[in-house]
Amino acid sequence: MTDTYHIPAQLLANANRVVVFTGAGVSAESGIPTFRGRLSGLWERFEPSQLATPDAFMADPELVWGWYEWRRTLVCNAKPNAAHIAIAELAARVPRLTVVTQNVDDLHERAGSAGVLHLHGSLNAPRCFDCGASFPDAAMKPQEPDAGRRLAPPRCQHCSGMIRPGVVWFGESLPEQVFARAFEEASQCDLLLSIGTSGLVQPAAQIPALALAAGASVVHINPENVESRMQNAYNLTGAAGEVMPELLRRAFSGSP
Ligand code: BJW
Ligand code: ZN
Repeated sequence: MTDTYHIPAQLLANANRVVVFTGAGVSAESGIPTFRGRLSGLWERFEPSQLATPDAFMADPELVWGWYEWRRTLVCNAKPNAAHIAIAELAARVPRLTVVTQNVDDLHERAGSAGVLHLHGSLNAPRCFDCGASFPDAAMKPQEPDAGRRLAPPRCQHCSGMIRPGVVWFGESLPEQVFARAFEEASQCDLLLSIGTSGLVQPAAQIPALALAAGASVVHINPENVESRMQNAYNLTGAAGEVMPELLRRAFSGSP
């Protein structure tokens, strides 16, 4: 039987510049639902066009704010899992590591990762829909545990506009500098680990392909096999919380 870890572990042990690119699957074992997935995907139960666009917020701000406060409650009550922890530990094992995430939770940071690039914003950075001012009580504990409950968004102290979640909705641009840095790191790395993403949402989905095109190796870590016919692309099939600690063990066992 071939050892599927052999090549990815060697690549990791020898890499100078590593990018870890994560999606919702990395937080699944912390109890945070993914978006696309027949059993527990958010988009199976909720309609994205009614919740994750600027028009949806304008049409029904209470529905949208209540839904995001429910999701913020889930994240507040969750803990980083073994994958987040392994990724944070990796920073001490490789010369340069950049974590690029599509996730709006803070579980990478709570596991100890620094300088995480959040392509799709953060649940903890609400801002005014009208003037863009950030909302100072962003770190307060959410008080809305119920998925279906409407909740009036707070008002901006500068212009009385409505406060909106600090995430990137469909049709919105990604934060320009974050996006530029993520693309730069991906185009200059030796190895990119793509963990727990369906690779369906643009432009973030271009990041693994960009790394491959620039000559890096890419390892997909996902319970579903990720289709890739490119040379230098590998699959480690399994849950991130199991695969990541094992990958680190294989890559660095014996090193100090
Ligand atoms: C595990 C696991 C375990 C499970 N271990 N793994 C056609 C071409 C190009 C672009 C477009 C297009 N049509 C429309 C667009 C634009 C659109 C887009 O890409 N749409 C596609 C759906 C087609 N993109 C945009 O609108 C973006 N902006 C943009 O393009 O700006 C330019 C523009 C401006 C003006 C007009 C038009 C364009 C913005 C995209 C913002 C995405 N926002 C969301 C919501 C964020 C806020 C929130 O959290 O509510 O971001 S959508 C949602 O998807 C969220 C995620 O970050 C993103 C990606 O999902 P992810 O992370 O991959 O999760 P899943 O659920 O899809 O996959 C989970 C994976 O984990 C699965 O593979 C599982 O198998 C795996 N897994 N358990 C490891 N234990
Ligand atoms: Zn304002």
